[in-house]
Amino acid sequence: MQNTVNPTNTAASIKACLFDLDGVLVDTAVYHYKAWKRLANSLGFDFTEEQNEHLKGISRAESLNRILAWGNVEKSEAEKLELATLKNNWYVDMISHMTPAEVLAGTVDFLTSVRKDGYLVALGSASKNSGIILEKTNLAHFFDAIVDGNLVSASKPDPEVFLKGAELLGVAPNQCVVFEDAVAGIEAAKRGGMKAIGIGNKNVLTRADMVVSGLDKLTSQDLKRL
Ligand code: B16
Ligand code: MG
Repeated sequence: MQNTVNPTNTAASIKACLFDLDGVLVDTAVYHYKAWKRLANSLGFDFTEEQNEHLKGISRAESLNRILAWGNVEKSEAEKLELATLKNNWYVDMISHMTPAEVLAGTVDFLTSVRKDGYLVALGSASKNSGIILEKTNLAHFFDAIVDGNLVSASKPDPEVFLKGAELLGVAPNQCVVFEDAVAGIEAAKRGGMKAIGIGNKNVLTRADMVVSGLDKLTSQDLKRL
């Protein structure tokens, strides 16, 4: 059964910021795309950048299922595990060379200002590689709690990843705001009874409470308007 929280007090003030990783703080989607494309090519087919958009925020196993379906390729569960591991090895090779220069515009300033203003900060990512990304980009020290694909069993749009973040921070879901670039992630925040700020296109992230093109367009003062 999927988790869903009914907000009891929608006017609660925001105490915590929960950040998705890929597409919000850093752009690792480009590395996911390169590694998945290499895997698809090795199986004799290709997929477009537009199709890749549908993999954002989706777990590794589910991404592989979607890609195999696009190529009309059937594999056993054991073969899928091997393919996912192969892709992950190529991906980890690439992200091992990431540097702080790859952090998205406005990220460091925004994280610094929300911390200065007393908000708690957590990560809520589907990735099982968040540790290495945060370390290479020098972002790890901003977080009071880190919840990623290694700690959750249900992927977005299930709210588990964000509910666990709220629990670790010791705040109620309706005191949290989630920053997300994926439709599935906004949906997860809403099902968790949280506010959601979409990073991207407002015609795509229609369920978000506010949408901006990036963290460089926000200050911690904007959180008071939620
Ligand atoms: P991994 P996010 C997600 O990160 C990516 O958007 C998605 O493309 C990827 O499949 C997923 O992490 C799992 O990543 O293979 O590293 O465990 O947006 O939730 O931070
Ligand atoms: Mg994302």
